[in-house]
Amino acid sequence: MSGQDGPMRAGYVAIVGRPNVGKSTLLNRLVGQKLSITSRRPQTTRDSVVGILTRPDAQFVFVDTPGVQSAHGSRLNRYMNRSATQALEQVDAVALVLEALRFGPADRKVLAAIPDGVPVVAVVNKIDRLADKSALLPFLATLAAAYPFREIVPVSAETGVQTEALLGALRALLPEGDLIYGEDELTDRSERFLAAELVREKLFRLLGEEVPYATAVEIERFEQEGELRRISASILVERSGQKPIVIGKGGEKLKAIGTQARQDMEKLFGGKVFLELFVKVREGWMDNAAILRRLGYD
Ligand SMILES: Nc1nc2c(ncn2[C@@H]2O[C@H](COP(=O)(O)OP(=O)(O)OP(=O)(O)O)[C@@H](O)[C@H]2O)c(=O)[nH]1
Ligand SMILES: [Mg+2]
Repeated sequence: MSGQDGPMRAGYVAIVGRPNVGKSTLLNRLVGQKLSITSRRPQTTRDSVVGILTRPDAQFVFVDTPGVQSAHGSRLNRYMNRSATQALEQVDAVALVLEALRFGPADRKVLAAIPDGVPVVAVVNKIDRLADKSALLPFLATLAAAYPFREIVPVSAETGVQTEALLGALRALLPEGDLIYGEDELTDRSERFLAAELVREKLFRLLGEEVPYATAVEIERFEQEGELRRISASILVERSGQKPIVIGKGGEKLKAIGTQARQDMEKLFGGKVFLELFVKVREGWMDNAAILRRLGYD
């Protein structure tokens, strides 16, 4: 298959960067679906997620990754870093996401982890937040001097400004070749994984400071009857004191988490969802090899 703009190209693009720069927002924007969860808090993404965009002249297989961080706390944290580093193996190009006007040691560290020879495009995100756009030019010059980026593309993942230009820059780095995935495929992840992630997103969005980091979501049951999906999930917390926080006064918090997660699932899966949530205390789950394996963090 070949489009008007030259030969068919297909390949893998890892989306990397320090926590909270907008990697997952960018993935969702590029593929036009909410596949990867996002929140105001750093370290929302724990596991890599593939999002596929197929155009007449190119297939982009994007791999969203957890934000690389230097504080190695738990076994879970080590998994997150490993998952980001592994995504860099055997990719055709890397999109290094930065925040406009910020390029510091944490960003340099991510850059240093990219294997030699892999072309890197710097994605300068969140330009919609810049009150003074003239500050961008010297910043782009600083970046160009710091590393031989193949391209530097300012974008807003939130509004979509300049994301077509980014796709153009990335397409040029993909090898010529046939589709890697089917034309209508969107992700390599199961609905089960996506459902657990959507619940986790609501925990990150609706709960206070430390609590989201103490939670994980385990799908207990996932059954499909025609267009209806029946899903039961457990929210794991670290300490018994966190359970009432997740449940909230009169169960209000858990209800909001469930409602919002269900609405997102219905949109993504294109069918009705019946969602049941439980909260369980699992002390030390983020260092427990068996639990981490069940959660897919191994
Ligand atoms: N104003 C603005 N906000 C953005 C943009 N892109 C992302 N954000 C916000 O930045 C925050 C972090 O976005 P994420 O997409 O979760 O960031 P991430 O890099 O995936 O973060 P981790 O998974 O935690 O490493 C969210 O509140 C987003 O809404 C943008 O272009 N403009
Ligand atoms: Mg993310």
